[in-house]
Amino acid sequence: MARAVSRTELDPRIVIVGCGLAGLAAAQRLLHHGFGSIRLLEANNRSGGRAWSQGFARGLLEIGAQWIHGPSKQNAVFQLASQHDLLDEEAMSEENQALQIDGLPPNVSTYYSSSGRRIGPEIAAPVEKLYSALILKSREFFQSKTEPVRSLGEFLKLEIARCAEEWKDDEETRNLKLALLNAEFKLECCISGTDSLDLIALQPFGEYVPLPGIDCVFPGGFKSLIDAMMKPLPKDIVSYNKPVKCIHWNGAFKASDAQDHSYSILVECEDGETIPADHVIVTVPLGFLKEHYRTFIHPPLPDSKINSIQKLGFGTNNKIFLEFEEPFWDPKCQLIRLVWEDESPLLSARPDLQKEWFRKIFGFIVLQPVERHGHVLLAVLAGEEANFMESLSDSEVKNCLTQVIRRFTGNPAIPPPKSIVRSKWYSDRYTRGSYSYTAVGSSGDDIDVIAQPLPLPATKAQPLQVLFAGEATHRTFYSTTHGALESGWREADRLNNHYLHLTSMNTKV
Ligand code: 6YU
Repeated sequence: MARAVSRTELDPRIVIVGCGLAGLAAAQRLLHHGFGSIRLLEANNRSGGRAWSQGFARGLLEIGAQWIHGPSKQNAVFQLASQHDLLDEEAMSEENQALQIDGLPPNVSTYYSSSGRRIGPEIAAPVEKLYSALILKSREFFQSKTEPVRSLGEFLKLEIARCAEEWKDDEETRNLKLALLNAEFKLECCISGTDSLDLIALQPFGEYVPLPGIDCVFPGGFKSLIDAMMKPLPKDIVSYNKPVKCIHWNGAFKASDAQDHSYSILVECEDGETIPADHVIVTVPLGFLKEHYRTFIHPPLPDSKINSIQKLGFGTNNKIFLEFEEPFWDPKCQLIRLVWEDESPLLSARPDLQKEWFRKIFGFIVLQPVERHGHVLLAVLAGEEANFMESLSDSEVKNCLTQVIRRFTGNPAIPPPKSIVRSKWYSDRYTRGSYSYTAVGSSGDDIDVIAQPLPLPATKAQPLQVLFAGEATHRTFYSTTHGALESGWREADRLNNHYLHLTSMNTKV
């Protein structure tokens, strides 16, 4: 009878590529399961990836992820944050957790138009209501076998045209309503991280599951969560400034300190170091994979995976933080919305990128509370315009936004902001955008295909050599931090189950 093989004896070498939430979650869970030989390789000089808090004005700001979307029991980030006592009382309240907002932003906006007037709630509120109803309707196709058109944009435009036929308003009000709806499209582009709603596939749009709870932030920034996750990890488990160049798999590689064992993986770093391993968990963003899949993994990825990587969408959502000496906005205002009166979702004209990139900004979020942040506004924009904005200088962006603010408020005396900080996610060579979405031609199945480990089933090779985690591998929570966290846990559990199975097989023989 064969002797039982213990976990410690097997102790596989595991490399995790990327130290964002998915990588950290995988490491944390593997250690919890008793795996001892783990190494995290991170291209940048910090942990957290797209969860990145920086000091600015009086406090911290989030260059990447900002809110816990749907902070309630089913949200893994919320759960972890609660365990570490990182959230304030309001976020922790049962009432907050119970509110179902279907992923839509809370309705607390002040609307300004491009002719410098305020748009009152008598016009804005019914438009918001109509738009919310249309978004909920568009999620329903997920359950049905048919879709009337391919993209979310096309569907919304058809519905808007149909509704507009029934409006009894005068020409001016009608145009203003369409302009308001166009502003909603820009916000939706930011939520989904896409250039245009015409790029989002209609049927899988309902695949993403919004969780209950009013979105909340970390008083100490996402940094507080990353720090809490880093703290129990063994010292030196993460190698920073260590970009991986290529993952060689399905080989028989030797390590200088373990000549009697062959490793199926060899991780080749940009600096020339090679690291043999039994398993590698890849958590690099989809944007990086899209650009480098040909050379990043060798032998090359199977066609099914390449197709899914190409089909799934990955777009840019960028942030511009502006600090003001004094607020020009009402102290109660949470969101300043910008409505360009000459725009409509029913018109296909696209503004000139270079001259009018700023038209894509959906509005300014007021960072609150003021005691924590100072007087800071956050402008958000997505898509090609967000990519273009990265090519401009800080002063160009600052001057441009000062003009926009003066124009929309009708107050030419508003002083320019005293400082500015921006994200540049598209130029970030290890991210190449912000987050994933189900693009036209893709579906939730593509997310599952990307998540499949290599080798694919039905081959005789050593199983689970290359595993994939990261937000773009989570079918229902893609594009979020909780999706990233769960995906890291999922792959750690997959490895653990594999070894549990192996040890139980050995015990039975
Ligand atoms: C959320 C939010 N949020 C705003 C903005 C951004 C994102 N998200 P990581 O990239 O973190 O880690 C990978 C690491 O790999 C990284 O450190 C790299 O340096 C490293 N790497 C790469 N290549 C390497 C190599 N070769 N070698 C070694 N290392 C390498 N999420 O929950 N709340 O408010 C926002 C937001 C501007 C950019 C966000 C938000 C997304 C999250 O930030 C993101 O999913 C996770 O942090 C990713 O973690 P990871 O570990 O996978 O990768 C209906 C419907 C629609 C669906 N959408 C709903 C809306 C939800 C999205 N909303 C987002 C909004 C904001 C504002």
